Amino acid sequence: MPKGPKLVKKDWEQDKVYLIQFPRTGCIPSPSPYSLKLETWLRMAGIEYENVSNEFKHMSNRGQQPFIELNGEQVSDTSIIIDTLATKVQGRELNELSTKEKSIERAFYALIEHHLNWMGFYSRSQTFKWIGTDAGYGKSFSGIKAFFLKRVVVPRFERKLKAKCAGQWIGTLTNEEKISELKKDINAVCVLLADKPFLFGDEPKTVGYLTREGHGVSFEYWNLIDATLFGHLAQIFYTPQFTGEIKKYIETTTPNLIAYLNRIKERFWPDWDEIGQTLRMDTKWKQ
Ligand SMILES: N[C@@H](CCC(=O)N[C@@H](CS)C(=O)NCC(=O)O)C(=O)O
Repeated sequence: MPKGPKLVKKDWEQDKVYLIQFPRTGCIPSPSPYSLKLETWLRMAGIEYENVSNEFKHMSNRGQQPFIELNGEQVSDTSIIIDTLATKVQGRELNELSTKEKSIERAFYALIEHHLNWMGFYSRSQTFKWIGTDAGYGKSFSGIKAFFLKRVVVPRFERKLKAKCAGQWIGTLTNEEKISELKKDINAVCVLLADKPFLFGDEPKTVGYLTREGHGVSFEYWNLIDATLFGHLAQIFYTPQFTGEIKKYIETTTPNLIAYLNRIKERFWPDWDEIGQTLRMDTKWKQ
């Protein structure tokens, strides 16, 4: 049998989801849009999970975080994790999207995760200093470790992200063009949301059915769009960006997106502030 990746959680329990991710930060539960997306989705989908810190060193076999461990196996990449876990919520009341809605959802998924996300990466490539302050990991490190974080880790990370962005379309744009592209993305999600509580209606749709009989096109796709938007938009709104223009634009032009962030925070992240203060990974979010 081929050997799987080394498990972080050695003493695992059957059917328990272990979410391995970066430790908490002060201004947002995770500085990773993907971790925030996945944890939000787990909460929306009502799946019990236990957070495990990756201690800045445990990465998936793709070289990334977050990832999960389930029944002694590692599953990585948030969209694949969600596909895998979605089967766990079968039998619950499911919200079904129409075929057309599913295709729109797919397009917005790509817009958020493969276009808008680059603005976040670009911002952090320019300045990721906040991660060394109390808004980030400042409270977790002192002395030589804090010095190392600020003087070595942060600049190294900025350089890595700069190289990543340079190899993408975003690397060819002027700052003005970048901001203009981001505004177009923000406008698009603002219009899709309109005055609805969630992107496709009154509830965050977390799961869809597999195939609709009688339709020419069948989607084998689990809806994860609200968690995806929240994970990425929260990074742009709650963490420092390379220009204050972005936050100002959201505040003045798309107040429905701010209400949306607040709605998701209130309902699925009642422990948001507690996390920021204590940096604990085991806070309770449900009574
Ligand atoms: N497509 C992946 C993306 C995950 C990802 O890019 N994670 C980043 C953190 S936000 C990472 O682990 N990067 C590793 C590195 O840069 O060393 C997913 O959805 O899980």
